[in-house]
Amino acid sequence: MDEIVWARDSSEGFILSRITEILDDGAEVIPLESKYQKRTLPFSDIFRANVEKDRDYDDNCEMMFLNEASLLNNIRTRYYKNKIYTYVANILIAVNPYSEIPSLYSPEMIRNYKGKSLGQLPPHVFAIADKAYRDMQVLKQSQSIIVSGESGAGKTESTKHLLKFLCHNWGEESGLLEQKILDANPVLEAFGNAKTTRNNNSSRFGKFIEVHFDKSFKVCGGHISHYLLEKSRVCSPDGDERNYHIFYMLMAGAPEKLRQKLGLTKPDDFNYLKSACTRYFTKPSSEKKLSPSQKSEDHTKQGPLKDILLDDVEDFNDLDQALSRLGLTDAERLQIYATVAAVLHLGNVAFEDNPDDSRGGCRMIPSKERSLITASTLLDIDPSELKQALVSRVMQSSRGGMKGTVIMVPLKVYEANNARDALAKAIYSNLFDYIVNKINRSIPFQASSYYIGVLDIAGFEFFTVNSFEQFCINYCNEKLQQFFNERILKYEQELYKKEGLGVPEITYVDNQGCIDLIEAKTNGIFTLLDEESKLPKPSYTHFTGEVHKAWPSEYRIGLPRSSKLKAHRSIRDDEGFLIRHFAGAVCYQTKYFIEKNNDALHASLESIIQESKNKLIETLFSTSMAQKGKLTFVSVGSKFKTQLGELMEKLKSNGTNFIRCIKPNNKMVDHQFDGSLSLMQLKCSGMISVLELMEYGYPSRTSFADLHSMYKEYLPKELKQLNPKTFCEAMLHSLKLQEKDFKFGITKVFFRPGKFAEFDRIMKSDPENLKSVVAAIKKWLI
Ligand code: AD9
Ligand code: MG
Repeated sequence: MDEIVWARDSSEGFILSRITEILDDGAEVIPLESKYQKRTLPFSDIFRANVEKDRDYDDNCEMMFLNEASLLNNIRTRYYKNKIYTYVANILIAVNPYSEIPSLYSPEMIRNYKGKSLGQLPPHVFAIADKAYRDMQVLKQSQSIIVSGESGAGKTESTKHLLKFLCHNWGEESGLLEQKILDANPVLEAFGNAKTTRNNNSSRFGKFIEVHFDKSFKVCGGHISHYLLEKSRVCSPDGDERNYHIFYMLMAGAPEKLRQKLGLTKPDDFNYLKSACTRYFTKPSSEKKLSPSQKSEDHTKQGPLKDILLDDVEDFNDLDQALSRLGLTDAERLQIYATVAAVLHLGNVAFEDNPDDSRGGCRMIPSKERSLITASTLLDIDPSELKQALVSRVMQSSRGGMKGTVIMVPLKVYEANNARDALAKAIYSNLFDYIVNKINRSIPFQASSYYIGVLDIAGFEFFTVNSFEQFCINYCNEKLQQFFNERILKYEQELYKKEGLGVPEITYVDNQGCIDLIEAKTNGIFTLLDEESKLPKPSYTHFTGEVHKAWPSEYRIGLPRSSKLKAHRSIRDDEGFLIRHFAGAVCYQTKYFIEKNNDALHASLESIIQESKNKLIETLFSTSMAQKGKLTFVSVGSKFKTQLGELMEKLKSNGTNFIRCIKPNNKMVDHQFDGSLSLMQLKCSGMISVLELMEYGYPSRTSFADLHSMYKEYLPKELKQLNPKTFCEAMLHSLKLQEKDFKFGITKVFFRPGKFAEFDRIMKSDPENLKSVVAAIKKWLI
């Protein structure tokens, strides 16, 4: 009794408390701070606490009690001391400080961390980059660094620091190539990042950036793979969010002459940019002038427009120069900007019911002619053909056996809107592909021996409404989680082997079942979705029904919570299915799954855009799209599944390093640690399951020297002189700890969960105990 423990708390995560009564299935605890209420909790919500107040540990594994509460507390304690990085074994946890920590990423820091083993210096993202580099050299194996975390947790910033370290001049002469690899980032951010409610500079795509090295381990090139660009944002950013930065940068930052040429005025004149936060059309720079606190403010509240405009001018110039350094000519850059502008003008084309059409078709609103013409001019296509293709679609009639007769089917207003948006999205996403391709061609490599790949991809997501995008990203996270478990387990086992522990294999609960549910060939959700899409009249309710039918007894899939209440269920708009992921259950609304899974443009639009005489547009819609043009369905899910498969193959054949980013609060401010929010992320990133996994092994580990110095002061003189290993052996054998509770390694002693603390208590709690231990040690030594 009276033991100090961590007790679960819904807002803090855990609070220090005292046990007052042990019950059958839990205990009554009184929090140490009087502002909290006394509570009764099950044992699963009570964890043993490391009592040294305010002490923090570079590596969580050094802690006496390794549990979710002590992990959270260590991270919190360190965060308030501006120590944003912490290890759990060799996984790096990075908490977003939302403020610049002086000289944390200075060139001197880079130099300091070069060539140092993990643990020699305080935890740092540079230490991980250096470990990857050294492992590549020593093990002669390519490496991956997997950076994960939720939106705004700091993945992209960490990635930039990793790349800066990796491209930091390993050779003598300053590298143009290294500069090019670094130049890729502002370009990718301009076209693929946007302001969202969660992050002012949110990446709306995933990426795997490979830095290639030659046989003397100098940078010799790079390659970027990208995943799942959020296309829907191009046409409909959410109320409080913005479209991609490039639109605003171009409008505010491009030279007057260029803007005139492209017909760009101000964001409010364009439907795709009209939303609450576009009045001030700045890109919230993540790396320049704005102080972090300014950055985190709502931009609608920010100071004079003029200052912000200046920032956009600078951003545009930076982008233009980066593109130029990447080898894009003046003409090529102009074509890119013209294409971006064309998307905006296209978005202004609007439709109304056509009173002259008896079949309920629509026509373009006459006042929108200007926008249509500008868009067509910029795309170099015929405006009247474009208009025709937007308000009708060509279909092959098969009536009366007359297959092949072409008929024009007029479109309804909403269908024409969809066709316009589909075209805008196709142009933009093909442009993004083209730009990534251009970057890749400017950093080619011939004689690459190895590479270090950095993966910056969104973590597990669950919102109020979850759609196809969340489904894809959570599928990806299931795969990465499985890989993470396998690797961590492997690392643990290798360490046990290296230390000669002779521990039997550890096993754990696998999430393969959840992965099968999504990707299985015959009845996986992706397959069912593709099958539905190929039906003459696909419907999401039918698809949803098929999913439930295909997995009748799988506990990982269920009905959404809302529909469980209904005795006679029919699938409503807000319905779909619930999946029990490793990080928690998520309800997916399937309403737009079919549309979002289809990348095909309708045939008439496809052929018009392919006839463009503009060189860039021609390229954008050439090879891959030419094939697509013949199809009515191109599966986004299947493409992602394949891409992810390729990525997993790479990850599996490489050495791996993990960085888990944590967002300490939702307000995007510094020095504020929301315990329950952070705990949730630790859970979603699989860190809590790492601890569980370690539970089966020997999670507490201390070097002989540390253990010796920890108890030196309690020992008589003659024992103080002992060699640390002998001392540890003598001490542990003298205590009545069971053999299975600890193991001697070559440099460390390993404990089963909680056993270290037990032994610590015996040593320190009662002088009588200590006396008998000392006596036993002496006896054992003779
Ligand atoms: V998203 O999934 O792309 O929406 P990320 O990439 O995880 O997200 P990002 O790296 O963009 O988040 O970080 C968000 C913001 O936090 C940055 O714009 C910075 O203002 C801030 N940040 C992140 N990491 C650091 C850091 N190490 N030091 C200072 C940081 N500020
Ligand atoms: Mg990002």
